[in-house]
Amino acid sequence: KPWIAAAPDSWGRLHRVAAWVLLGNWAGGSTVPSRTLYPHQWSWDSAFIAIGLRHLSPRRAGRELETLFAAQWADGRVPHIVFNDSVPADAYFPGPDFWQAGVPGEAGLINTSGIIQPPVHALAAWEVHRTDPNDSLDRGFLHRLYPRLAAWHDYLLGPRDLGGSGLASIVHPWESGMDNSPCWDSPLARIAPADPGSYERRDLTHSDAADRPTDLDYGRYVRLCTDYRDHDYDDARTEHAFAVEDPCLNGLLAASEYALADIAAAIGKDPGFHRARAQAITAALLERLYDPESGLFRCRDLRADGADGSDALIGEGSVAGLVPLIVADLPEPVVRSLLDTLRGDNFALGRVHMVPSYDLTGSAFDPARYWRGPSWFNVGWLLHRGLRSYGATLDAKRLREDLLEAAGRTGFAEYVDPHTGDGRGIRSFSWTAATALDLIA
Ligand code: 9WN
Repeated sequence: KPWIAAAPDSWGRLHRVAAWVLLGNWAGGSTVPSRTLYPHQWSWDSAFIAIGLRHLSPRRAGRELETLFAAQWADGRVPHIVFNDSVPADAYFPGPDFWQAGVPGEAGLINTSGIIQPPVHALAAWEVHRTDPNDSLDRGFLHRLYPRLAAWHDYLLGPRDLGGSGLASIVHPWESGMDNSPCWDSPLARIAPADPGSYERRDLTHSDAADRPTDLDYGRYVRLCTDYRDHDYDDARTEHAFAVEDPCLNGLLAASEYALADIAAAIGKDPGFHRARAQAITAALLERLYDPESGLFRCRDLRADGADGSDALIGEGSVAGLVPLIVADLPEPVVRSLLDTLRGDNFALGRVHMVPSYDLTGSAFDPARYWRGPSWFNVGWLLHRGLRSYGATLDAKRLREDLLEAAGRTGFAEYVDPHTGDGRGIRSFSWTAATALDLIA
């Protein structure tokens, strides 16, 4: 029996509470994902947050992105965390003492991590601009951000094109934003975990251990960060024992590159370069990662030792492989297959709560543990956008109601059990509130 979201009359109350959550998480120049578990600024969170915040204040949404880009490194990378110095250094692990990284800011050093997250930023900047284009142009928002966004994409397609394929690679599971996805199990199995006595997890103070990555995962996360840090985060000098081409990150890169073309045109620059680059990323995505047999994109492990010594597509089916639905101009048979996969037994669109992060029939499926099954709101928002853009109006409408109903009922949970709809992780989570605001608007 299909699961049907409660029919809404109006989302007025939800809008008010979502606004209250989001404004309550404002930290002065940007928004924390959560006051307890994540008390700093996170890169892709800020992009989703800006997309929602623009409905309350386009200027503040612009500030959110500009605060993040003030911490951009000279090589173009946008760090996945920008640390808030007014929060105790041991509030989150790994904190600034661990990363030993940063950039000079107007008021002194800005402490950051050294790894990245998916590039949703140009997409977000374009949406923020579109909310009040005249004010945005008057204030020079896009003029200031455009070169920074372009440098960010240059970094991803330059030093991070580790496979020489025209796609960006991630060098740490945290860089995917889907930290403990079963897709990372096989590439991580080759990594020797760091000594558990050398660090102390902080996340378990605020969240249930059964909902979070395991200690073994953390040992490997720490090892990969330490190796990168010991090589000054220099991609050319680091061995990168973990190197994967991820369809979610690259799908977002293609969509953001299209947004960058729109941004360029809006400020009187030639959009042609960005359009061509977006098309090239899309072509590489299709050629390198699309698996027609299973009707979804897969992750490619650049360090896999296949029989012929080559890299390999990872067998696990993750929702990351459906996110490319947000990319414009995909070939029609690919769109049809992606929709079939989304509606079929593996992701069961319309029959479970939201969209699970991992194949419901997969051997590693766990309805509670983070990115190994639970449904997440940012991913639901992306798929809703993809469904709408490809004319799957009814699916999009149902998914929207489902996301809004779950956000309200769970108190803006971080993620949701796809079978029961129970909220998991922390509550008052910023991107859950932000994506709800955008879906209501
Ligand atoms: C590590 C902040 C971030 C999200 C990620 C999510 C989680 C961090 C953690 O929280 O990751 O970056 O400590 O688990 O997986 O997607 O950006 O909300």
